[in-house]
Amino acid sequence: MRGNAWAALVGVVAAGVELAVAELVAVFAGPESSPLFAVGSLVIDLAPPGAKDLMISLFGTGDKVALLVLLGIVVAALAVLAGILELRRRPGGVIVLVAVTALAILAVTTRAGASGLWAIPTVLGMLAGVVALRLLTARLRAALAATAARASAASPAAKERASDPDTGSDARTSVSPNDGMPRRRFLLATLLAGAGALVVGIASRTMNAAATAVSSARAAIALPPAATPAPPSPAGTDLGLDGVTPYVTPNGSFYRIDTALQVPQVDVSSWSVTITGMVENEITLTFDDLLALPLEEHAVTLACVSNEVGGDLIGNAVWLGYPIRELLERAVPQAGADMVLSTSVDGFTAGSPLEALTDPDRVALLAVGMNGEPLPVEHGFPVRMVVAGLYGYVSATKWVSRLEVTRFADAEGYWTPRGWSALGPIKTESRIDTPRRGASVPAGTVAVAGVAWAQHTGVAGVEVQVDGGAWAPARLAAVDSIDTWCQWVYEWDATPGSHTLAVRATDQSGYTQTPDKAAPAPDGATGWHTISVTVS
Ligand SMILES: Nc1nc2c(c(=O)[nH]1)N[C@H]1C(S)=C(S)[C@@H](COP(=O)(O)O)O[C@H]1N2
Ligand SMILES: [Mo]
Repeated sequence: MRGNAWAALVGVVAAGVELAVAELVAVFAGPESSPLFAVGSLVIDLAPPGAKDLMISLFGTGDKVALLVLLGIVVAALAVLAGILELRRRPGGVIVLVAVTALAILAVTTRAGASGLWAIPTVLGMLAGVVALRLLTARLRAALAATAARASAASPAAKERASDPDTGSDARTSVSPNDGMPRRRFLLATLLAGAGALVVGIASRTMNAAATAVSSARAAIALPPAATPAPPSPAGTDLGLDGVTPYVTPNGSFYRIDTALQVPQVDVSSWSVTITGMVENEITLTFDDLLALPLEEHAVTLACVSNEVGGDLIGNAVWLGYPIRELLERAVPQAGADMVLSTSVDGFTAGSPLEALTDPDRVALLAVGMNGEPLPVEHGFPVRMVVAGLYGYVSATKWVSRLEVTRFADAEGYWTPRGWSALGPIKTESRIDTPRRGASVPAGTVAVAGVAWAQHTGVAGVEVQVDGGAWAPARLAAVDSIDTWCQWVYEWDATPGSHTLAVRATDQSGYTQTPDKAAPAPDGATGWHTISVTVS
């Protein structure tokens, strides 16, 4: 066996394993944390102006590909070096690998918006690369030793040279079929590691590339202004109290619930939505078609049916979109239809009552914007549904691509056969945000505060109960609309000791929350949010 050539191959395979593992972890940690992407971007940033022009004049729009190819050649050369060094002067190869990876980590963690966590894919990749390099080099050594032993048995004179993996092998270029187990074990391990790295690496890189393509496509979108802007929130929707969830939930802290293991990466230029099924006219709209329509803006509080009493699977945003009602009016639903089954590009489905989507008094949007931005990718980019008053699982389909007008008797949404109700109107609820459960507060006036919601019905009042006593009215913050939650506060005269605080809301239909406890399944939790606090 030729020692150096095999060692070079080991180096390249180990580098491949490192990159593949890093790419795979980056699929979960975020595409920007891929070392390949970060190093490429860093090289672009650091390149002198002339170099970029040269690349573009040489390779045109293929300049990025050319850059990656160049980078690949450099990485391969370093990998060859690492493989040979590891065989000849252990742990020289490991040192080269770690040193090169350290540069990559520097590149990843200095990218715009990077956090220390972005180093994780590269570090895990490095560990895998080091293990691969050490294991494969050990197997190569065993294989070379076996070859040398066989050769020396055949010709004692060759023994001296064969003990040197490099020069010794030059005398015999081919390996005899009798080289046996060590050689086979080495070849098998190298083949498996190499093939595994190729498959995993290419698949992960493809996913990461798609993800970065979508985030840059999203960044390039300028949403049109709303033809009908949201009425300005009245002053004082936000009490500005410490510890109370803000009235408008920032996109970055908006709860996220979906079945998507991988956030769907939808190409806006080929995306469309079709209104089909029991309709007179099937309609298909592209993203540009949608943006050309007169869009409306509405504040709507979205809630998840899985939210426990006191839970935080709820958020309020200002959505920009087009009323689904208008599209259904153009499509003309047929008699007998009572459900719209919306389908996501990832296969998720939600069944919404047709009546809710055609109701002129209910907000039901094909939304493209969230708090003044295109939808975040994890919140359904480019288009999702938002329907006031219905839990997300029966209405808020993200990455939506199809609305089928049908009947509850003929179709069901994703969660219905899994033990959740076919209908999911949001239940009137309230939550104490401050003080926190189990907190210690000083005696005196304590602001007990939180949020209450009764989407599409409206909150009428909130009351607080201390230690099971009489219910006392809380003060409501300014109420934006019946579709949004509202903040409330109760000034409590707290006396030393342990106390229990409970909250209940009454909605504009006259319903007051009862103490009856229900689990989230099948159609939403109920009960009073109750907490214990200590006053000192
Ligand atoms: N494609 C898709 N859309 C979906 C879901 C899903 O699993 N897949 N989950 C729904 C549920 S259960 C909820 S509560 C809302 C949550 O929306 P958010 O993640 O933007 O808060 O999305 C809905 N839309
Ligand atoms: Mo949900």
